[in-house]
Amino acid sequence: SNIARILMTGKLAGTGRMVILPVDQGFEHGPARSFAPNPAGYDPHYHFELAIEAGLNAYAAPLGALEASAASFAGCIPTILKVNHSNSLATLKDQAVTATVADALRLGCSAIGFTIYPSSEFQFEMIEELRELAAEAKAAGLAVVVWSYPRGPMLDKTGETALDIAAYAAHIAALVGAHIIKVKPPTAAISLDAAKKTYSSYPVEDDAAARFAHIVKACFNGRRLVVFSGGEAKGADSLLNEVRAIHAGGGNGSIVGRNAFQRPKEEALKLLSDIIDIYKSKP
Ligand code: FBP
Repeated sequence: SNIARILMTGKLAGTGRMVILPVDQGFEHGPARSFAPNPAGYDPHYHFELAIEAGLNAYAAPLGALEASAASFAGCIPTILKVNHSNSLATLKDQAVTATVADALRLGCSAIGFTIYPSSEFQFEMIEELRELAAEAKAAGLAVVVWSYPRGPMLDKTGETALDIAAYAAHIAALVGAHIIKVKPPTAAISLDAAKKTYSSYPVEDDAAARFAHIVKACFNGRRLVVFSGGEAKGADSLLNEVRAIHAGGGNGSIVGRNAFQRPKEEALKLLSDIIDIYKSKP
């Protein structure tokens, strides 16, 4: 199956763990914010090369980027076609559907990727769009990867990653039929008053590995794969500590964009290799 194809590719093949390179930040955040730190990243070929050289499991990108490189890299690494997107010129917490399952098949992708924003005023439309695309993708044998990012008027930045809210978002993604669930690393605090009113049930958890384990539980107790994003570029040590906690908590891996492609290539390869070594080690 296509899930097996992702799990059996790269340096983590056969471990049940995975590291994925997602490059849709040009769409979501804009080209200069994404690629000025390492201008090689303006070229979509660069990201294919980085993911392949690093021995990653898959590369995820929007339609135009995959189309620009498909002829050169077809079959070299599993690809995930991201089929919806937001952009930073918008104020609404919504995403436009930007590609189809037919596009994914035409480009030889292993999966489609779809973002939902639980808590947004548009969340129900997004979930319904996902239902349709996921059914079509599964009928064609493609895997479904869901980016589940709580976001909306009720939540501030702290609320978006608060443990019980992140777990709720991950669980929604599992229930809607995602094979692979992608969330941000959860934080301990549930500091937002508005969020407290609605989500007061789960205690604050100070231990990072326990927080990741809680998310794994919300993904059907490990019956669905869950990966965590890398976030804004940060020091290698802090990213590697986060990866250790994901691994200790039973998470299935990382999906690291900016922390990979915004670094010079050699540095990125070293960091990705260190991440892979952690996932290869005994938790
Ligand atoms: P990073 O590792 O760069 O954080 O990438 C993960 C990701 O989900 C991207 O796929 C996406 O473009 C970005 O984060 C969205 O982040 P946000 O919605 O917080 O702007």
